[in-house]
Amino acid sequence: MRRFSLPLLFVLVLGLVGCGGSSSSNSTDGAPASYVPPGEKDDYYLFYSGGHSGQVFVAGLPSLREIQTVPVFTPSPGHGYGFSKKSKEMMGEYRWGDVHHPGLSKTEGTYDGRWLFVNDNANNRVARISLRDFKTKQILGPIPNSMGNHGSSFVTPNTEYLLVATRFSVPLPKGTHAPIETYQENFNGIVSGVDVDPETGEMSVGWQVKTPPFNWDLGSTGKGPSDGWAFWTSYNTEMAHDSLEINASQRDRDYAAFVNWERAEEVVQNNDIDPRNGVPLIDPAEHEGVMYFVPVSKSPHGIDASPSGRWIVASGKLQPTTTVFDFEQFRTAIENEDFQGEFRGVPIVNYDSVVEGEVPVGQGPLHTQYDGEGNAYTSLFIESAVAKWSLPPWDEETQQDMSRAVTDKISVQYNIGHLLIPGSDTQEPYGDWLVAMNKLKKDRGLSVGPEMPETSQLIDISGQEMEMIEEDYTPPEPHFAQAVPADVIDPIEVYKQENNDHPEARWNPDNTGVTRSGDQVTVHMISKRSQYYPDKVEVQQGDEVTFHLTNIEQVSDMIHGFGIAEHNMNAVVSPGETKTFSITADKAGVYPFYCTNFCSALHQEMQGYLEVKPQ
Ligand code: RUQ
Ligand code: CUA
Repeated sequence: MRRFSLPLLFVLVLGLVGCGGSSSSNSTDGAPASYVPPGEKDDYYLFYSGGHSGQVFVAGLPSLREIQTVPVFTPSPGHGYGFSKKSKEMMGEYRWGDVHHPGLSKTEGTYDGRWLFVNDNANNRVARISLRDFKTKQILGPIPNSMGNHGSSFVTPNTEYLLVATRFSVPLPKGTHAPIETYQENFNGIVSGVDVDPETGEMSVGWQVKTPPFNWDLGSTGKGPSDGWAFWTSYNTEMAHDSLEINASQRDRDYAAFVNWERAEEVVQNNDIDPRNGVPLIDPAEHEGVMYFVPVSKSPHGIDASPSGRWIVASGKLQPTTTVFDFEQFRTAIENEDFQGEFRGVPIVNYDSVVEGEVPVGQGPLHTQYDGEGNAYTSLFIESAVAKWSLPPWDEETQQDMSRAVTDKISVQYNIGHLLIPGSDTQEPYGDWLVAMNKLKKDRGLSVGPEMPETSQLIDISGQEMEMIEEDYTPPEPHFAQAVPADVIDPIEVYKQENNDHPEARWNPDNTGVTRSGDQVTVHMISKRSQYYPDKVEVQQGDEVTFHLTNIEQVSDMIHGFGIAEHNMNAVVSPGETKTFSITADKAGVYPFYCTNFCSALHQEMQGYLEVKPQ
């Protein structure tokens, strides 16, 4: 009850009861629509990318209440993530990532609730989270030849691929040195097709396309008529390598890349493509039909395919318009070779032949989302607003005066980056809500000093006019988000004993214990309320001690932790799960271990001792 006074709340609750008690009625009287009373559940899961926190934040929509953090690229002691053998192996040598664009898995163009994919812009990786247990299952990368994995991870309509484009260009293969002054000649960008196994979700790099050293920015995948294609904007077609603020803002138009990923797949299947660092690297100059450039107005940022797949909308952040491309016309243009030139062997499609219109949405347009009712919503960074406008077809009058396409505008606080409508990147968006993800907070809410949180604002888009409903804060620093109706996801309650395939799992205290081979000590341990078996572990100083800890509980949320004093270890084990983790017993003495996750009335009693005998 953060925002409503008691009498107002009373009225609101009454209002709800009056209209059937639905928490998602999007009623026009504002606040009640998003109010989710205690004990009630949200309608959607909202997955925020955590930016340079390296995590994913899960919230409910419409309440915007945060439910969980899913650690991905960064250790999280509260989840025991980054302490177990498996999570350490997944994170590799890095302790952070920069998560920008979460992408939900899809089947036939709609979310199937199986996985969430996220990118790491900093270390060129992609990760897969299972939505059965909300845990990170795989981290792929650093992806060979790829530097600055920003334009990622965009999921194709049947999760065939995650499509990934580079923000930075480097000499290839990675690790090669060339002077930065030779940027234009020696540096390249890359588009990667990351293959996703349809059964297991296992990711691998399928192929790559070499590009000029443009900075690829945002992307999206096609659908319907544009299925098989993916689109990225670029900034810096100037190919500048210093003072980008000025030097990459020279040209009036940059290029979008239209990449035919089905064709790329075909090229790799039918040709002997030279692998570079183990990945087939396609030169689009040698293989026609893989890539085309389309001019887009000044330093574009977002590019978003409409639900029908026909309209591809790109926003030039230094020009107050969004440009609507017609994919049908694009097709015709490439059939007729209607090109205005080429760059390094890649045809540049004639701008006028493929543009349906430029919509004057306002200052600093970044990203566009769709409600599935023919409306588009573009975030305006400079104006701190969201513009609502109509997709084509436009009537005669609108075509004469494109400002007529803009039907509504709402202010946000402040400097919006991404925005989100649930299902916007699918064929059937769910509409209802829009979440504005604002970069700056300025005087909203209590001050926490010089570093303020980002804000999220919930906007009701069920009516003609957008309506501001509520505001919330997020830890640093969401970029994009995805949202899916709650009933699409089917989380497990516990890891069932019969499904636990960890070879070192133990279920009975009789099978636990400590064994030694040289200086390698293995501990098979179980945890249950409120006891560890064994609760005494005796080792010699210098031993490598490996614990296989099984939490034998079969009750949801009955988590046990395992912290060892002064050993930088906190394992957290879910009901029915077995985790393996190791320490070096390099200090003589007696060190308590204890349950770190409150589990029962006797949680405090859940402890034991690690005895380390001096050498
Ligand atoms: S970006 S604020 Cu990293 Cu998605 Cu547009
Ligand atoms: Cu087990 Cu607390």
